[in-house]
Amino acid sequence: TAIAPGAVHVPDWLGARRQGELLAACRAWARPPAGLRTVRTPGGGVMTARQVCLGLHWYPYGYAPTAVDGDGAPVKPMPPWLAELGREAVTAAYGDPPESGPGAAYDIALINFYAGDSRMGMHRDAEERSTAPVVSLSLGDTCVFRFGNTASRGRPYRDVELRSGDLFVFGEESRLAYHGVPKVLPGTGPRELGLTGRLNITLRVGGLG
Ligand code: MD5
Ligand code: FE
Repeated sequence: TAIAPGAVHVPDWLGARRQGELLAACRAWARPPAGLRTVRTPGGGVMTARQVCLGLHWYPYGYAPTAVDGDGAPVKPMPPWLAELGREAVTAAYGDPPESGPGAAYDIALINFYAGDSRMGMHRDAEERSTAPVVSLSLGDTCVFRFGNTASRGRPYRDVELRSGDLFVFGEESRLAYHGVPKVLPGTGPRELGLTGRLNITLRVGGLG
């Protein structure tokens, strides 16, 4: 379903088996070194969603090869299977037009863990140098995802529910749109997944050399 030009929502793209595999991988990545951390913003704020990174470490507002605002350890590598999943996701969302070349590889993953009361304020993802689409995968509890515009944090925006297994791809005119997560709906995830809260995995092309 196209939400805006370049913004495509594919509900239930990951089957139950791939959701379980991805969750198990996230649990391993969350362990130290360079594991799950609390992100503090320069203004003295604290992000309520906790985060772990692969490939490059995101910190407000840049990328580094080590967990600069965590334990300082080298960030875990981006596994080739996850880069391949990113490519597969873009094809699923946009189709495979014959003129589309191979494009750069997905080399960064940011994994955000939302507890029941976590939120994410309206922001843009502008630290990547590549214009490649961002791939978003959701696991666990349903959230309200707010998809805005490129001019400001305010209206117009659209609220869309993202559920466990959903794919959302943000490219083209939507790549730099403001967006956020105003709420998570506790207890709405699939029981058999065994996750309390919500995980969001974003796959990105850094273009950062
Ligand atoms: C989330 N994560 O649900 C969202 C999903 C983040 C973040 O926002 O920065 O980790 S990714 C949403 C996204 C990414 C890039 C562009 C746009 C949305 N967009 O243009 O709306 O935890
Ligand atoms: Fe974002």
